[in-house]
Amino acid sequence: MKFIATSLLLLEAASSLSIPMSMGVGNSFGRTFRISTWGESHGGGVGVVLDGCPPRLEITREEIQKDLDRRRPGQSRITTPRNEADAVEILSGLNPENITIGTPIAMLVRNKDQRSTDYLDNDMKVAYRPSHADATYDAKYGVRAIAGGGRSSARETIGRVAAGAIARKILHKYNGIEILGYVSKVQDIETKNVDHDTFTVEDVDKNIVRCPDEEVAEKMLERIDEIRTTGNSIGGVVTCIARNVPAGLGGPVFDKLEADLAKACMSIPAAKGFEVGSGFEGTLLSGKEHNDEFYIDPETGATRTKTNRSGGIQGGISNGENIVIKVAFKPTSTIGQKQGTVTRDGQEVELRGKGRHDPCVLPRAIPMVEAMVALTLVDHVMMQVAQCELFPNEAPMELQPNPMGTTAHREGGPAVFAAESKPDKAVSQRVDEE
Ligand SMILES: *[C@@H]1O[C@H](CO)[C@@H](O)[C@H](O)[C@H]1NC(C)=O
Ligand SMILES: CC(=O)N[C@H]1CO[C@H](CO)[C@@H](O)[C@@H]1O
Repeated sequence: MKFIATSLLLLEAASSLSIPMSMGVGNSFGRTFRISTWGESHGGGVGVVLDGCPPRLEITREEIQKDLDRRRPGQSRITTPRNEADAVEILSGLNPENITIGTPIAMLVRNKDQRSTDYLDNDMKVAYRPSHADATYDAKYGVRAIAGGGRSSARETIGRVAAGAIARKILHKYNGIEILGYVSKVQDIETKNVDHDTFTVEDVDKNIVRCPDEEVAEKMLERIDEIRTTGNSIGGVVTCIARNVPAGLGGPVFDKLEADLAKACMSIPAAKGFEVGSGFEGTLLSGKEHNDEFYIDPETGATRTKTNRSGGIQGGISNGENIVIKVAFKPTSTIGQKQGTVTRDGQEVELRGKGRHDPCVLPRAIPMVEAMVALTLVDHVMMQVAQCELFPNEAPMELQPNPMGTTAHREGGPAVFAAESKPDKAVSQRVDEE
């Protein structure tokens, strides 16, 4: 009773002071580089407001459109045939020379090819589509945009992909960071033959499945076609790599880099699992097998790891190796086959999905995963610069830790390192951990 009374008092105080009490809205992501997306599948359009973008950066509409084109429907026979050009309009935040001016960047994509007649009217007879967001949105809000799944539609991701294109550009300019995703698994068909140090976006986009291993891609495509023609759907795994990420990104406890990446990726529609580095498979190894041994790179003098089971993150902080994550996507919920469900007024019925949908979301999930990884990394880069690089470390070189990672190098070059190195020296250090 006491708790309730206090809460009510707080609410009252908040409303009289007009303190925003809407803490659970969930449409924004990021701290320093912050996006808010908006829009429903069958409304006027969808988009994003991006706040915190650094000023004096050149952005062209075409750069953003390139990523949106990889996401858009109607790309191939294995994606939904809904025909949307998804042409982005940039409404604010750029000057006439297309330079960011530090103010919020608003981007809009208008919906063109919605066919709301494929959906029933918003009445009590409306059946909840199994495993969709229909029933839970209704339980939460008591009202919902039925057509096309409303806000739970993959169209919502347009805003993230548009902002992600800007994040990608900043990361590239900052440290040559590249973010590349590919389809690594469709059902049980998997590739382990992709060289994470060298594969390119051209390799990924060579086929409509977006798997750079051509042989495996063929098999995946066959499986998707098989499923598609029966009106069913399948899922799989997207692997995403971030190259040239400097060491030091990430927070120590709640904002560990992998924790933020997990949240980012699990917020993508149809995502059901997240792994970093060795992931769940790592549990099969012993500590000796799993540890990534450190060594000194003879070319750069930097501290590197021989293997990368950590997936580029140790202690929640990037170690300068490739960041390697995996995201599991469930089979698309919309299928063309009959399944049991209930209506809004609590009647049991059978429902066969009509309307257009993807038989396998994986190929279109690639730009979504890349965008969420880019947004997470740029947020952490900006926080790192703000906290740790505001005052550069001016300690003498010999008192600074040896630089780490693929893009780091030791001042004075490898010659200094060679003179100092003492191979074959085993050290014994006391450990006393909890
Ligand atoms: C700015 O971008 C628009 C759209 O991409 C383009 O048409 C225009 O020429 C650009 N302006 C300048 C000054 O480059
Ligand atoms: C940068 C990077 O990814 N480092 C290593 C990760 O591990 C693989 C081998 O497992 C190495 O080839 C990479 O160089």
